[in-house]
Amino acid sequence: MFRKVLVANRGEIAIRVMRACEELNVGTVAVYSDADKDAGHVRYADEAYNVGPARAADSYLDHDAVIEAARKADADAIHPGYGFLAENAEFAQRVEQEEGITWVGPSSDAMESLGEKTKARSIMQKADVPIVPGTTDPVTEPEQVEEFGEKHGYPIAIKAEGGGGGRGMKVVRDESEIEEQLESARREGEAYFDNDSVYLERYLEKPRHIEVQILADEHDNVRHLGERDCSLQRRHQKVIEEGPSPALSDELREEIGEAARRGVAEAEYTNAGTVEFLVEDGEFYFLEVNTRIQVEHTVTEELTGIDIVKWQLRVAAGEELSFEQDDVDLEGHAMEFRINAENAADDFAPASGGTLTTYDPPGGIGVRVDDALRQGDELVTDYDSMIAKLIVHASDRDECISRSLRALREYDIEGVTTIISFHRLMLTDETFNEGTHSTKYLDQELDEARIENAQQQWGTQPSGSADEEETVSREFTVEVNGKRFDVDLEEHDPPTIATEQDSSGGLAERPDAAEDSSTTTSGAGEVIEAEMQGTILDVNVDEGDEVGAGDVVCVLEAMKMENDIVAETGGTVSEVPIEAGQNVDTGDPLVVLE
Ligand code: MV4
Repeated sequence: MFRKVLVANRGEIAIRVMRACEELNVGTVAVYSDADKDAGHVRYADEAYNVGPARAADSYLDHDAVIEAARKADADAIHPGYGFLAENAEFAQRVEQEEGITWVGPSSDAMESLGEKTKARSIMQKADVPIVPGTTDPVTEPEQVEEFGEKHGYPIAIKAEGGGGGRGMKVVRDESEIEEQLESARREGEAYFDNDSVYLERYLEKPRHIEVQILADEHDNVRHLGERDCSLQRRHQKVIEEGPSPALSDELREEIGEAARRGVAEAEYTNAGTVEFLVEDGEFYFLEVNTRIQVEHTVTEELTGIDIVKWQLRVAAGEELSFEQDDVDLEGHAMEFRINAENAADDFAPASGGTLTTYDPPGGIGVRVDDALRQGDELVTDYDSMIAKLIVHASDRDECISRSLRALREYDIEGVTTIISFHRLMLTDETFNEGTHSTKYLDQELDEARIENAQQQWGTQPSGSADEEETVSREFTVEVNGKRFDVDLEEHDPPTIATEQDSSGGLAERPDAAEDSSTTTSGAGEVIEAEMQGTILDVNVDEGDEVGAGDVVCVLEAMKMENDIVAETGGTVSEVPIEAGQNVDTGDPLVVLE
């Protein structure tokens, strides 16, 4: 077993991995960006190393910086968590080539082959895993799509080979749409995944999203740990995950689990992974493989009692799985609720900041909370909006729902708005209670007015008011050779510290963070800036266009959501320094108005 593991991640998953290390008596190393200098995962680790500024590309995603931190710490393994570098085959290969440091995850080769969707489909076909009727080779010409339509019918899904998650799929409902959608899919594939290859599938109108957890060691042992139903999604963002699926019969459950094992064995995959399927009308079809630990792995852990992350570490250290497939036993029902700092009544807009003036998680029988927060923490909004995961386990689905409602009622958070009220609405929703929701339910069927009402009834608003005594605690952290020393300084009613040069050259009072606008006026007009790091999905204006206040000038994809960026005031577009597919960071100019 390893001596010391560097966790190349942040937030709840970083602590979750460190907890597995603690139980294995393995040392823990955290990495952190400037934005995370006071973060929970840094507090939890035995030692911590700064890897760069807030911008993820210059810190958590910086291969050299992460490797250098592992060297400084003398770590003998790197666990990537999920997101960031978790599915970066190039980084995995870099770690594989580093003397004395082991990558905790699948081989870079397996990651590479399963990351290309057509290759993954071919592997699954060889393993006799049902795939959605479609092509396993890329298509380039409209005639190929027409021919497919004549043979298989419509609708057709045109998918980017490098795609995944919510990106890179166009739906063609009849022949007249082929040319435009094929071109659009290829263009987006090139822009997002640097790969314009696309392939075809029959489009399933209302599938369920079922995924099977896999553990495979380096001695040809492959086990599945049952399935998770992730059908409750909003704009491709999972909201509630559960297991076992209310939509699977025992027979289908057995079939889908064994299919996942065959597919993973054929791919010579090792460590933890998830095989995703679409299920419709009693049939299941391979969708893709996630070559990492997933956010919702906790559902499976609660159902099986198996610590998946500890097995990731053991398998990476060369150990054999100590249990047979027949030893895997799913008990009861479990659900996971992502506690996101978002306002569900405002199109799930992520919080732009705030202090957790109250943070009091639930407890009691069957309740697990994975988080990295404590009361008084400042919210870090540079990366994603998830601040915790609530996982609930009970004897059956009905008890799981009532226990989840109890836990959500207990979850006391003030200072930031969360989607707890939305989860409580879902748990009282008839369709969700029946377990008959498809992947389209939230996007196409849920009445949004119900979300507003739930928020009114159960929601929390950011607290804190101007007339409260201002007490500012400043924490200075000094890091010496990975050891950290905190200096706390408490100031009461501190003088407003001016931090920006104003036009007269003096120090102007900086507006309160909560009042910061996303635009700064440059005297003559308005510079609309990115409020968060993300990728430009669409640009809706050109130089010379007239825009009014509230017009959407572009769409920014961030935190797996599509965010409309609007002009706060009207004007004429004088500059558009962005294009579709471009990555932008917090503060980057998007559109300039005269
Ligand atoms: C599909 C599909 C229906 N038919 N493929 C969405 C993202 C990507 N992972 C694949 N996705 C889908 N592929 C065929 N042939 C429907 C979806 C889909 C979806 C899949 C799983 C979970 C949520 C979803 C939301 C919208 C569409």
